[in-house]
Amino acid sequence: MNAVSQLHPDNHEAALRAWWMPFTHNRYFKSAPRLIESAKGCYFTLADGRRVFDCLSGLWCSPVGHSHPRIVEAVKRQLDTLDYAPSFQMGHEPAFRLATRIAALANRAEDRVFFTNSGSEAVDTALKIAVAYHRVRGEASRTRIIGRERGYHGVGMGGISVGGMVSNRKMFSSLMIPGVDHLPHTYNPAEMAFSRGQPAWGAHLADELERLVALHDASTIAAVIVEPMSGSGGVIVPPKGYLERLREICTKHGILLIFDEVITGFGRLGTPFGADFFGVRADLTTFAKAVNNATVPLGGVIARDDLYQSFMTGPAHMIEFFHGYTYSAHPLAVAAAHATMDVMADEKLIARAAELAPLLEQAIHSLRGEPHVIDIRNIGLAAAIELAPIAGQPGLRAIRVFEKALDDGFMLRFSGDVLAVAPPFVSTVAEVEAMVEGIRRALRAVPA
Ligand code: PXG
Repeated sequence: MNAVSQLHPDNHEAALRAWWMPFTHNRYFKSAPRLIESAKGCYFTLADGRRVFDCLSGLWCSPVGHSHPRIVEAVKRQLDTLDYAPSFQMGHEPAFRLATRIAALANRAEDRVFFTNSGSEAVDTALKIAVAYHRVRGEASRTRIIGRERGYHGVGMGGISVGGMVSNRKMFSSLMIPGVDHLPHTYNPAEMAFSRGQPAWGAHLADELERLVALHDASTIAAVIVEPMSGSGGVIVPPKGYLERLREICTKHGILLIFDEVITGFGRLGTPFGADFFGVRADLTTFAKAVNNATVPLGGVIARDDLYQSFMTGPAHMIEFFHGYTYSAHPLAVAAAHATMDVMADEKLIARAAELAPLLEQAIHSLRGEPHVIDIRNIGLAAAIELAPIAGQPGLRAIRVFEKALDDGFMLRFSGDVLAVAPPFVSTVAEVEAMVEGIRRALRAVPA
């Protein structure tokens, strides 16, 4: 009996009908459902009993492995003590302590942390802080936000407006926030295909920001938002010198720089944040995902202290920033984050990611020359393989490779014709190598 018939023995279709699944080909999925039953460490167990290696750490979010006993224990304990606490006009101590810890990990001990429940909410929060900051300082004309083509900043109205993925935008143009412009993306296969780490070409693309400033005038621009490394875009790695240049131009014109570190925060590049890896500081930093190993939804924004301070005017009994969520700093999410940060520190997992990174680079680039492969990119413990699309059927090649790999015990991530991997930090060398060999077999098994 397969998993669906277990769910609803008489009628598969009815069993799967109601859930309108996110970012999923619903009809294709429901015709051949792939159900997950449980997870432990680096492996998922599917409903038919097969164990598969988690090549993307969930959706980039579970780097310390699933159901880590210390995280499970911490959440259970929290549930017995305080299941929920309102965060409007009340607070619980672990949330304050977590904010302090996150700021310290980001090497920004003076700065402030605002909690949300997802990356999308973190992005919208950062955009609101940026625009409101200029207003409270008397520069209310600074409302424009500059995003980037191919960027992904979640699915809130703000996030899709500054994001640069056409499929996520085209249906919703009337819902987008006004006054947004975009930098060009930095991906140019003719110049950078098969680069290892940061491409040497492309720093000059940051100068496009000067062009946008000349067009709109700095006095209308609140912030620039970019992912230090575009994860969902298919591991698009910033060219050497590019982020430094963006930083310089923002500083020169009084524009805030927002790093969306929902993927790069908490160790993915082998450093606490992407900002540490690239040596470039942001004014606002979003995070989510790995902050608590995705055990309970949690996200947030780190804001430069003087941004926070600029809101602290007026009578002390007044709310300074009209924004927040029922579940901001949910006790279970906070408990999971403390335990995750404990595990990362005690098991030195960020250093472990840094150690595995060159091995992943070496292994993944050995796929050059395999069928369908037109580019391979990597940075930190993340990599992507770009496949030649099947003529007239974009996306289908990657689905085929994904299915072959899954049958062989490896759960990859695909988006369009790009395969992405970001293995858990707790993977062994042998597991990373086996993953790459699994991809090789899948590539060879898919017809030309
Ligand atoms: N910003 C960035 C940079 C992200 O990568 C979000 C915001 C939104 O986060 P939430 O928590 O609202 O989903 C993300 C999310 C993929 C993949 O396969 C990436 C994301 C989500 C799901 C899949 O690359 N990134």
